[in-house]
Amino acid sequence: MILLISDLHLQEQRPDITRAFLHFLEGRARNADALYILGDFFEAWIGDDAMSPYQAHICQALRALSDSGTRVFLMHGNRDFLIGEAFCRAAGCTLLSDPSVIDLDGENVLLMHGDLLCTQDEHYLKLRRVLRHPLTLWTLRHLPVSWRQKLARGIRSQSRAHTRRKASDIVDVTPAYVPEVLSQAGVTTLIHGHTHRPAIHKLQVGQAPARRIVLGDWDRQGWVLEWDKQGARLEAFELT
Ligand code: LP5
Repeated sequence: MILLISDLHLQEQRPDITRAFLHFLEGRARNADALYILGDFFEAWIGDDAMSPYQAHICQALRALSDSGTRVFLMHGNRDFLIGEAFCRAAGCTLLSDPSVIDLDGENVLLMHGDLLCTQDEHYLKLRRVLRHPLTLWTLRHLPVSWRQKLARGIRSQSRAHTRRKASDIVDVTPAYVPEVLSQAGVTTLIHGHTHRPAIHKLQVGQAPARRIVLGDWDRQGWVLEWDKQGARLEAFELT
């Protein structure tokens, strides 16, 4: 059995989400062959060298899961794209590129964080191109931690102000783009997060039936996609 989650936005200020995640790692995730985390695992990540004691604790908890035999895969989100190899080594997880096609129990499936599917959000995509440029990444990683903290706060506050003004369809996936992406990848299932709009959408790619599974964020409740030979089940649960 394989579990997929996304958009936990882990942060010290949300002990309820943290508790639920640690409980998930010690319980349900132990019975899984693999756990996939599709981005925005942390609320913000400014570099592996700036890990807080809280983040180090989460890292150790992931390590305990991978040491127990569950393989852990992590994809960057727009909040934690600075997670690097040092974190992954310490946590015992494998960094997946976005997009990735993986074999889930015999079916090839496309995994994405989801931000690249929001093609109408042009301002964000411009910002993304700048932030993800190798030169920017190198520069950001070499800035003093206090500068990075300040920069992250600045981008966050600008983003909050911009997002409030954006129409709901702009910050969602562009539906017409999805068949194209599936067709290019040669698969009929796409799984992503980012939009915080959990659902299973049915669509067509040419003549073939296809589906887009959107993972939910962990805020008022938690969300997990359980995948096995019987199929895919998207479930919500209480953050107790
Ligand atoms: O995150 P979310 O879901 O609220 O909004 C996203 C898009 N915004 C972002 C930005 C993040 O929220 C900021 C994360 C900061 C921490 C991470 C790393 C820090 C690296 C730098 C430090 C080392 O991703 C938002 C989308 C939305 O998803 C829906 O898809 O719309 O995008 C925006 O709102 C972007 C605006 O449209 C354009 C903003 C221009 C910002 C200019 C930066 C100025 C910097 C000032 C610095 C002092």
